[in-house]
Amino acid sequence: MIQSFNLDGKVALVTGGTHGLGMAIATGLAKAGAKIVINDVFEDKLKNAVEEYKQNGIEVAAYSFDVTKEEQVKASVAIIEEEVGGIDILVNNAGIINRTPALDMDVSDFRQVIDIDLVGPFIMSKYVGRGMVKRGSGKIINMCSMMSELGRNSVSAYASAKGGLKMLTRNLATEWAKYNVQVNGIGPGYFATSQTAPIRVDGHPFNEFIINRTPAGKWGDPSDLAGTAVFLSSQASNFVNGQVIYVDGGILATIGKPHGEE
Ligand code: GCO
Repeated sequence: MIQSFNLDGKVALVTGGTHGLGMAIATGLAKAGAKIVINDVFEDKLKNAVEEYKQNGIEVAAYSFDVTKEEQVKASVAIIEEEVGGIDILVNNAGIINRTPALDMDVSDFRQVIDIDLVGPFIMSKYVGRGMVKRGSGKIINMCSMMSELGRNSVSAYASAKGGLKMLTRNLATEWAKYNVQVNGIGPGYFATSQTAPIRVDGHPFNEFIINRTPAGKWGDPSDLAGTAVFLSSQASNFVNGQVIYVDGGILATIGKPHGEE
C-alpha cells in the first residue's frame, strides 16, 4: 500500500513554487521521490528559492515564465519536457490576491486576479495536459481555497477566480479522465504564509476571528498540505477525479461558535 504513494521517477512542476504553500507542497513531493521543477515570473525569487531548496537537500530545476502568457507557457513547457522530462504532476499554485471592497476595486485589478488565478491554470493545464493525455497518465492539482466555497468582504475577484478554479477542476477531470489523467484540487484553509501575513498579525481582528472560526483553533502550517498533495500526485488517487480536498482544520464543517464559547 505505501508503495502506491511513491513518486520515484516522477517529474512535478509546481508553479509559484518559490515560497509559501507552493514550496511546502514541492518539498513534500520531493520527499516522496519526485523530481521538482518550479517557475516564477521573477528571476530573483527563483534564484533565492533554488538556494533555499538546496539548503534543505532538494535539487530543483527553475524556469522563469508568466503562466498568463500562452506563448511563454507553450515554449517553457516544451523546454522543460526536453531538459527534465515529461511532466507527470502539475500543481497550479501560482496566484495573487487583492483585498479591496468591490465598490472600490478597479476593473483592471479584478481582471488581473482572474487572469493569474484562473486563466493561468487553464493555460498551464492545456499545455502540460497535452503531454499527459498523449502518455496516457498524469496528475493535475489546482490550488483552490476556502473562497472556492465561501465569500468574504474585500475578496470578490479572488473568490470569483477560486470558485471558477473549482469548476475548471471538475471540467478538466470530466474531459481527461478517459486518458487516465486525474485533475483534482486542494482547498487550503487559513495558513501562516506571506500571503496571509497582513491579516495574521497579533491584535488584527481577522487573526482572532480565524482562530475562533477554525475548529482546530489555529492557523495551518504549510507542511500540513504535503500529505494531501502526495496523495493526489500518486497512484493512490487513480480513481479520484474532480474532487477538491479541503485541508482547513474543520472550517467548512461548521457554522462556527459564538465568540468566547469553547
Ligand atoms: C483571505 C485569505 C484567504 C486565504 C486562503 C483561504 O484574505 O481571506 O488570504 O484567501 O489565503 O485562500 O483558503
